Amino acid sequence: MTTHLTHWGAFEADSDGERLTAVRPWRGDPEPMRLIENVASAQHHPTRVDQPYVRQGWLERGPGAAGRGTDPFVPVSWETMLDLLAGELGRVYREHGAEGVFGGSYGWASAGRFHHAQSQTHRFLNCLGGYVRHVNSYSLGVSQVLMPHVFGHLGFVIERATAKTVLARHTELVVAFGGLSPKNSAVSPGGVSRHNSRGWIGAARARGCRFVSISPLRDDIPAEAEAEWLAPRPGSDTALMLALAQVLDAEGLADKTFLDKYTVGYERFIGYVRGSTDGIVKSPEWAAALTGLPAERIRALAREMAAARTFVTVSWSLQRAQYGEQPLWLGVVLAAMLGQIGLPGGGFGHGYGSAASVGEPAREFSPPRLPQGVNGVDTFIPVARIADMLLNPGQSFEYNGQQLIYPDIRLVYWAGGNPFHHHQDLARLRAAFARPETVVVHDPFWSSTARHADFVLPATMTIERNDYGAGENDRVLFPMKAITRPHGSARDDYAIFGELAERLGVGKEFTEGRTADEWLRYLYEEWRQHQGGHDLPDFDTFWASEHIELPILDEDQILAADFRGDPDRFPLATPSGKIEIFSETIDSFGYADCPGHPTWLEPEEWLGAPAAAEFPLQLVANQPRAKLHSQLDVGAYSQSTKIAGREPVRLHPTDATARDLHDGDTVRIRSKRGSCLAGLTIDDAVRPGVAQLSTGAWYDPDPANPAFCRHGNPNVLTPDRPSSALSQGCTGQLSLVEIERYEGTAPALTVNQPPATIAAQHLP
Ligand code: PGD
Repeated sequence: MTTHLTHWGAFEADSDGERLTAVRPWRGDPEPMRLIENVASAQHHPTRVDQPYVRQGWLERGPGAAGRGTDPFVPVSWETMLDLLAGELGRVYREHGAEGVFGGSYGWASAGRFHHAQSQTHRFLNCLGGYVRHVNSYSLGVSQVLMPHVFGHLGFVIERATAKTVLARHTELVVAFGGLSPKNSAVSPGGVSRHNSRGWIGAARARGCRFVSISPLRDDIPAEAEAEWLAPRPGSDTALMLALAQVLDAEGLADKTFLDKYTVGYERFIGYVRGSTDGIVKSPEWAAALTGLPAERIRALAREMAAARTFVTVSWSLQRAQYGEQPLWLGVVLAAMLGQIGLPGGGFGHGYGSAASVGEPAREFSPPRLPQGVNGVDTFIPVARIADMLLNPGQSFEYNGQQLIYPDIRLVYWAGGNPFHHHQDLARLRAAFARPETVVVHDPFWSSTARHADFVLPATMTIERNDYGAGENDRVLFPMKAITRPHGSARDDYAIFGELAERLGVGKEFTEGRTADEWLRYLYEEWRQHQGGHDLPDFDTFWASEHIELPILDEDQILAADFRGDPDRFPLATPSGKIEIFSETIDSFGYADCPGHPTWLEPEEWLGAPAAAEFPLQLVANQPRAKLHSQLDVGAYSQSTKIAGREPVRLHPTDATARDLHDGDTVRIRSKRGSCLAGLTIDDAVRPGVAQLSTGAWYDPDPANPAFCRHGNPNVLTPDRPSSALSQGCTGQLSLVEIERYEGTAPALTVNQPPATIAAQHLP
């Protein structure tokens, strides 16, 4: 029996050396997740990449995009692959320099500190001179830019957020914009040891704490919360929050002492709320028309918030939308108006239902990590501008007060991510992927991105290699020993890069003469020696153990308490040192889509917009419950949730009846960008007017139409539209759609099989 870690939990497994013969949740996990069932069932699935492949067109004609995404692949030996790829990397670096290589390689990859695919990729490319990188993430693209302007460092509300145990003991009212989704709090980058999202919510509720979940989906909060469900129109939370602020102001419930001492710009903001700048009072009646919620309930909620120890939390999903800055900023403003920031159980939170790590007590120090070296290139893009970059080299764009230029990318290198999962408007992404001369992908699976590559290199899964891992803010460091041998001839990313580096003359720089196992020992021992005063076991003892516990900081410490105690001595990392309700900096950028204080800006796609006449349903494309992103979609648990093999879409009974749709129907979902098939589930846990289709189904484009996915990937429907010029974040969460029954025989899926291949000797 071996213990192992994934992004979605730890498990114990037996193996016969080839496959996992039994998998059980780790004994230490009080709330284990069924996602672990995907691992064993996916390992030897036909969609595993069994050996290296080169796209036929590339092999025959060399660099160039013609046929990318449709050509068959040619199996080649490792020697051929590494020689060809090293030659191509050498050519691109020689002819175009490191500025010609996009190596951002965004994605969640796998748990494990050493074999972390992005770290390996970045270290390798840095040895060659560097690469064009990305900044920010698809998870938090808006927050990462906005929060430094408003509340100081994002760590204030994420890495060092108030512990869930503190909330469980002190909070009287949790107002959760975007809910506290149990499926999202099941995962965390790098792993989760002890799931506890139901635990803290149940404990708070047992003490009498009330939960109000504000979301289009009733099940965005665990049953333990016994929550009141308020379902405003998706995209209208900003209006609701402004109305709550208006009531607090009009009824004298705003904490003026707090606002004066700890914030700047309140007067300008509240003037807007009172209607002095646009003549519109942001009253509950005004918000009722936009949100669809009764004005009286909005008014009463504001009073309840002022009367209790209230925690205002905003999910990450709310900022993954056009003008995503506004609800996030308003969450901070509401908490400031309540005057409880820095008090136990009060204040503002961000993402308590978005990742397991938020609200976990911070560790005293991070686990070991692989140094990535120095990138010789300064050029970067905000991560969600990938298609714009590939399509528009040389074009300028705005980002956080800067004017930047898209570089001219010749080679794209991706390991540990799946842009044909994570990006929006996939038909457009496909057109963008037809621009570079060469695309290289390492992945254990024939992911949609691998199918759009020229060089496909089979990577091992974590269960096939030695590593160790601990998730973000997680206090348990697990040895992660290989449980089986690799599938086919798959190799670790490190081994692949080591061989390439050798051929490119930078072998010594990349490997420093160490094997992967030697690196594990070296990084661990180096790390251990730097944590003087802590009694950490030596490597051999750690490796022989099941896990070790890392020391954590005081669970009861609330970071904002220092600021509350003495804002001059402990200023926030904002320009004023205070909470910026009006930001001079943001205002100075002059962005119409993100003014200097929170503002209601009507999204182009939402149920109140004119576009809703043609596409009358609001699609919520949220995170899936039976897999992490697109990972292991072919696994047993993920497959058990499909309907006739397709991703389920949920619709309220009234919307289904109005379209004469029935449970289990194969439906076609259409948006301005494209369409996809899905299997219908009728469910009154979904607000009327809303359709919910999670992300993660592997993109299965119709050969004649890349904008039509046969499997149910919502990103053929979603817009590739930035959140704003400020953050340029991803807006995949919301878009307008229509749904109809798919008449006739639905086309068969192909993405659950490997792509077409052709043996080298049969090439013309
Ligand atoms: P994953 O499916 O996790 O998606 O996007 P992300 O690209 O992270 O992709 C990881 C890939 O890495 C998989 O193909 C996996 O097989 C591969 N992999 C795993 N381990 C290894 C390894 O060791 N080596 C190599 N070489 N490969 C490995 C996630 C992104 O999607 C995120 S974070 C968010 S928050 C966004 N959310 C939304 C959303 O809410 N709505 C929409 N519409 N779209 C979104 N996209 C974003």
